Amino acid sequence: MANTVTKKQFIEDYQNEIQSLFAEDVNKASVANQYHALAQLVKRYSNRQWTSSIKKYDIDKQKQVYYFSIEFLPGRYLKPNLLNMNFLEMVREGLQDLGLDLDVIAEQEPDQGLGNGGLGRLASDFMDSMPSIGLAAHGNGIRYRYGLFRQVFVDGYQSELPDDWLRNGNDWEIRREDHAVVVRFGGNVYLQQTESGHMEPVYENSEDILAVPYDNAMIGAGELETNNLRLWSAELPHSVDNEYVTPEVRSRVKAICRDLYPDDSTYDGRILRLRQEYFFSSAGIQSIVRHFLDHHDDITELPKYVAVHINDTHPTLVIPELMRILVDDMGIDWEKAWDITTHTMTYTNHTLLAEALETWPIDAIKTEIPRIYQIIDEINRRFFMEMQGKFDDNLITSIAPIGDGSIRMAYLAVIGSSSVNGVAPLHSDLLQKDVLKGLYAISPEKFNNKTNGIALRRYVHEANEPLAKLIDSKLGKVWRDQPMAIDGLTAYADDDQFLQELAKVKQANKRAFAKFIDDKLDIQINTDAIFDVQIKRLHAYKRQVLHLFYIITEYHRIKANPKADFTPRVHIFGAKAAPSYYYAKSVIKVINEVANMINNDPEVGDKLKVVFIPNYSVSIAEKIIPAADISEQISTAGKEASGTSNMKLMANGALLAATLDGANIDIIKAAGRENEYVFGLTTAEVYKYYENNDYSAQAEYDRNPELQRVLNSLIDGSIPNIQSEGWDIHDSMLRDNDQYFVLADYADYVKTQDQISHDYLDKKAWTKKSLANIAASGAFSSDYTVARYADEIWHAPYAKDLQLL
Ligand code: DL6
Repeated sequence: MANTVTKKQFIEDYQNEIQSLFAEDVNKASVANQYHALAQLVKRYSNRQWTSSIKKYDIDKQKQVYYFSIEFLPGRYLKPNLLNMNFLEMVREGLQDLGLDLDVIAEQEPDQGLGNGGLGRLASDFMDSMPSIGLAAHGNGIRYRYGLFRQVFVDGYQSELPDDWLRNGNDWEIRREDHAVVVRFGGNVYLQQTESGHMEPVYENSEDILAVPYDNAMIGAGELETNNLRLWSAELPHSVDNEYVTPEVRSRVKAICRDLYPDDSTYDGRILRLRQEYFFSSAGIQSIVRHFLDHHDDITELPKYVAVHINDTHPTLVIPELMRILVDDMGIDWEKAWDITTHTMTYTNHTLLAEALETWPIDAIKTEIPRIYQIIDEINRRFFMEMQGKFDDNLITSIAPIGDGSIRMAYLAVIGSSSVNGVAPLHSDLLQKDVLKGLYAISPEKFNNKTNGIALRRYVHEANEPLAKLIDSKLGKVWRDQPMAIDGLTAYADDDQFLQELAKVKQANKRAFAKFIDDKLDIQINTDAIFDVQIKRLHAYKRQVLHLFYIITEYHRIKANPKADFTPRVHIFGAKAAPSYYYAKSVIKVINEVANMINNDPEVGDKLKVVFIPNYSVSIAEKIIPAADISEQISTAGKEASGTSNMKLMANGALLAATLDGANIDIIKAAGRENEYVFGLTTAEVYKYYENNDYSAQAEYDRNPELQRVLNSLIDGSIPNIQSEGWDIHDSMLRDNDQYFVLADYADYVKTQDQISHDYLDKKAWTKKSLANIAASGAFSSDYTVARYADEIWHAPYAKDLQLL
């Protein structure tokens, strides 16, 4: 359906919108109200396409995918929506005619930070790509009252404040109370035979909670389709919502959707997380089945028309929940129900960290969701029956859904799904060989790889308009529609004029970013310096400390020889540490104190600066990424499942400083090793250390005087204002034998960084490498990723003719 609003029409509609919402003229309205009115108007424009897509999917009986994720990280919607509707330029000009600035208005929108990092952002990138390729695929998650905390630094320490993103309402959502469902927790449940001989559960004293959906339009690019992101909110059912309800009961219900991350250092916090998981899994499955039965007669056809995707283990309870509905509510026999369920479900694993594989104590599941426990127990019993005799007993016990007093969510997800994928080739390989080895042994046919991708529309077309326009000037707009076409840029690798223009774009982006930093943090940075960027969750395996160690090394060198030539650098960090992750918080404190020391040392001047931007978010990422020269992707090889900031930075012309980990490997292959900076242990070398148990951090320390100076500086008082935090890092290296091989990689990392400092001075050669990265980035568009999921996992059709690789 064509979006045909003219500028004239838009101006009139916008004036009317402000008038009817706020009873004032456009120029008298506050910028906040200008934003609200614009969002409301854009939503109104998009609703027609939304209704039409939903209707069309049902009439055509198009297979629909439901992507269950406990996190979505949309950031802001206004500009991406305008871009996808093809209204960005028109609205910008229309606002200009009214004396307004779209970019100023857009800054009013709160980030929707309903996710923690890569996992949630990937889900949102998929939400952008699915309708853009014409795939009927909807999100299903939780409408958290508070997003991930707002991070502030107090005396260099991370402090967490509530992220009150809903304070002024959410203009994009539609509350649909008429589609609410009831989710049942707790109480007792026993089975009773009905007259027809069917066993039916009887519930006593259960706690019923109303799940109310809030729907959000996911607007596809190119006027293709608009899908739905359904976020559930917990409320008291009307039947019990009366004056006699105690405040404790009310707050128990409210707690389910209050925080993205309940404090999992306490038992109550963990139980709350379990309640969240069941809440959105049950609500989503109930509404899918209800919708399906409105349009189809035969429930055994569910897998033909519906795919339910389990994004990481948090929504795994969709498996027993669908079984419950089929067996208990619809009276289908177990084998048939299991066949329907396993052919409907598919699962993506997103981690290689064994400790990140979720498990729940049996007692917790029994108490909170007793009927679901019975069903998992039956799945477990049948799993044993089916496997015994075919496989070794020890193997079966080690991979059963229930074991060691716990429900093992990843194992249940694999057993209850028809497909299991990792998110980069190395990750998928290690799942098979190591993390999920036993399950791979019994069902190898389920395992496959789907390398992650990113929404180039957000991270290049919208966040880096100058670059996008420069690419248009050479390739036309085809690359926006068919991302692989961006490799046409390789034809300009020796075009001096083009390289100069590309360098100019980067320089302008760096200036814009420097201004942002000056305004926000009052730090002045040198735009001729290398902008060296590490933006990701703060975690030991991601090794922000390795980057920190290089910064301290540079500082020591400058202090030892202030007159020596030095390629200036600005080190830029964005990262949040989980509130109860003590070590990660120590790392933040030390980086902040090193930044203070360096940034205020006149002898250093603008040779070296360290900027840790507080409250890293999607919209801050959009400001940093276009300005980056170096993309730090320095996790221990074999630990990062994929990474996605590596792809975003590459697409904006940053060069990798990277280990051979996750999707770095694929980026290096695509852009050419000569255009990246690769260092460090390989996965095979890391595994060899594990096997031989012969890694010695002390030996690494002993053989490298420069490294000794760095580690000593953490504890000898030379970094002002740190105490136990320096020791935390020092101990993790030497006392605890450096679990993530930071010291083993230090020397090679420093050498590589020195090479970067050297190479950056040759502007032309550098820009050529940057171009090679941009030109190779098309393959990492999430349009291709979701198309592959659709073809090979969901077996769902999509309209767009994407030239798949
Ligand atoms: O697949 C998206 C994203 C990957 O790019 C990251 O490499 C991976 O760490 C992240 N996984 C998670 C899940 N839990 N843990 N740890 O956030 O997924």
